[in-house]
Amino acid sequence: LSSGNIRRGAFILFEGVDRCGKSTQCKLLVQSLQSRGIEAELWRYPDRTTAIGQMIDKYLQSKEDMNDAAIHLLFSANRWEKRDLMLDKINSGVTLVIDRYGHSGTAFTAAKNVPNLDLAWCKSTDAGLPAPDALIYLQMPVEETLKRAGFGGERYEKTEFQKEVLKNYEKLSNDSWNYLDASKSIEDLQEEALKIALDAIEECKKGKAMGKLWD
Ligand code: Z5A
Ligand code: MG
Repeated sequence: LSSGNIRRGAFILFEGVDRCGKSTQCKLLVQSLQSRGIEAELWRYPDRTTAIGQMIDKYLQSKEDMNDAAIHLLFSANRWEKRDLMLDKINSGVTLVIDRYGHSGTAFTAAKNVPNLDLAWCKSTDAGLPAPDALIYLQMPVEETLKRAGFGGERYEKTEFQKEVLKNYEKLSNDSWNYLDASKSIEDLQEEALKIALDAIEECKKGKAMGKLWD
C-alpha cells in the first residue's frame, strides 16, 4: 500500500537455465544499485531458510522424495509465504533483485511431463503473486552451461532435464522479457542488466502500478 510521498521500489527478476549466471548477476546488480544510493536487496527462490524452504532443500538434495504436485505446491507456497514482506519492502521504496521465481517453478515442474501437471496447472498456483517489473532472461544453450563450473549433484541438474526446462522457458516467454546473451562477459552482462534495472526503477518511481503474475 503505497503511502503518499514514498516512491515504490522495483522488482527485478533474473531467470534462465542452470549455470547461466543468474546468481552472479544478481549479486553484482545489488552492489551497483547500492553504490548509486538506491536501496536494494537480494532475494532468491527457493528461500531455503523458512520451514517450507527446508523441506524444499531436502527434496533438492535428494534427502527426501515427494509427490510431484506436492513439491510444486511447496515451491509456490514458499513464494506466497514471502508475498506480504515482498510488497511491504517494495512499497517502502526498496528494489528487490530476485534470483528465480514462479517462472522457474513452472518451467521445472512442467519439464517432468507428469500427467495433469502441465504448464497451465503449474502457472495457476502462482497466479496473483506480484509480477516482476523487469524480467532479465539469461539465454544460453544447455551444452554451453555444462562447460561452467559447479554443475552440481542436485536433483534437477541433469542435461536432458535442463533441455526440457529451457523449452518451457521458451513457451512462457513474451515480448516483455529482456533477453541477454549469457555467453558474454560478466562485466558486459552487468552493464546491460544495470541499464534495464535503472529504467525499471525510474518507471516505478513515476508511479507504474505493480502487476500480478500471469495476468
Ligand atoms: N526450482 C524449482 O524447481 N521450482 C521453483 O519454484 C524454483 C526453483 C524457484 C534451485 O537451484 C533449484 O530449484 C533449481 C530450480 C529449482 N534446480 N536446478 N537446476 P538454485 O537456484 O539454488 O541453483 P544454483 O545452484 O544457484 O544454480 P543456478 O542458479 O542454476 O546457477 P546460476 O545462478 O545461474 O549461475 P552462477 O552461479 O551465477 O554461475 C555459474 C558458474 O558460471 C559460476 O562458476 C560462475 O562464476 C560462472 N559464470 C557466471 N557468469 C559467467 C559469464 N558471464 N561468463 C563465464 N562464466 C560465468
Ligand atoms: Mg544460482
